[in-house]
Amino acid sequence: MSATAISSVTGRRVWNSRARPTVEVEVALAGGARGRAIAPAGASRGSGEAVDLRDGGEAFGGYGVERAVTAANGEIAAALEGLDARDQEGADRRLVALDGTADKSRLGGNATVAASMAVAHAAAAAQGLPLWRHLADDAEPVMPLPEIQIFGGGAHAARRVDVQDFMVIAVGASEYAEALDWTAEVYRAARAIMTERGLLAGTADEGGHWPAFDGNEQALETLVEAIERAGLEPGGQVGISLDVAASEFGADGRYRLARDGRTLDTDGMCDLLGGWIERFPIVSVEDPLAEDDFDGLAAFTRAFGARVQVMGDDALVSDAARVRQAAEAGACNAVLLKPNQAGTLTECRAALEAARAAGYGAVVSARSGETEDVTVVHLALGWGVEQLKVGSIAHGERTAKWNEGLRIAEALPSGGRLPPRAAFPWGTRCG
Ligand code: 2PG
Ligand code: MG
Repeated sequence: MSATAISSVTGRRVWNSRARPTVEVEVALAGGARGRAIAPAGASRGSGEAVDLRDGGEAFGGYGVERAVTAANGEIAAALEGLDARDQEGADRRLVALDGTADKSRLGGNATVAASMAVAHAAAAAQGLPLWRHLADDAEPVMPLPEIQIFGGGAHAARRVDVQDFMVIAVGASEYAEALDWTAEVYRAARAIMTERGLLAGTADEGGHWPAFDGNEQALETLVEAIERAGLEPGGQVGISLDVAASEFGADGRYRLARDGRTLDTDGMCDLLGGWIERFPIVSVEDPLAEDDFDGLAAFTRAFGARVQVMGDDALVSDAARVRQAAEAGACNAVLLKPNQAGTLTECRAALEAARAAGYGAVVSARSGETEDVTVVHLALGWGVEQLKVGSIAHGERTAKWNEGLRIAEALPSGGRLPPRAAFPWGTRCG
């Protein structure tokens, strides 16, 4: 048996940042190397995502994962043992075939993604390499540009505002560490402003401030103010990025903005967001329209795609076929990549390749339910993806990832240098 042959696969139940159970898988190789990974979990999920296997019933609100852990220890272990861990595609093919469903619902996407990522970690460990290096081809990667949440809303803050993520992107930073420094100052300034005005209602699921705003525009105004109070230039140095997560409040071409007290059709949503793009230094908009509104996404992209990044999350669910479909329709110009939406690393990577073939941008993303697992940081580096989204710059499950980036940057020939600004044409419009 070669040193990189998988000798055992162990599943166990661990906890995530929402106090819910999740699946960890540990893979051991014949030569003694080990790798482990933990499945994240989304709250605002696209209907086309791989499905987590949950136990249902009373305990933990039905979020138990005993069945998924059993699958990892039983069927998944039997299917992977003996395989060479360096053959990621082979391992993932087995997981897909073993599950046999289109949405991983038999074994659970939580079990398959943890197993898939653990195989990659074990292969890297066997070669004495950090995961990003094991995944990278010969190209020397540069650090990804961080996209960081300041206010949480939508499904992550009991719908206190309709828009789910109010984020910033430090488009003017030249170093990864500098982008984090600037964002931390914006986060602190936002907190101070909200405290002064009695608008701070706690912390949302991803570590951003839980706002008591009257509406979405107050969030945008406060964010611009926070950037200014931090001594930074809105647009030129720090741009605004929104995850509208419109599938959460819209379907069949109707969008109910509870906070703003109105219902809009697709054109109305495009006009509303277009107005915000005019008035505020917005550089990126994710899921501006619902996952069932491909025509709307295409119309929005035609209208604003030259000025802002139009990111598909719920509509594209890290799925290569959907990315190709979107490209044909002219919907979106970038894809969000979440490994657990696909269920295996190989399938998620295929979505990235489809995005590249279509000339789309890409962002590797964590989920709102997270753990100390830092795999996504390594994926961004290893796959050469130039942006990373992991929530806010607070809470250990978020800082674990930003901090892993700081460590990786020390090892890169390019240090912490970010991609040139020209790599983000949408990031230059306000500067
Ligand atoms: C998203 C993510 C992260 P969730 O919608 O992009 O913000 O949220 O993991 O709940 O889908
Ligand atoms: Mg999203």
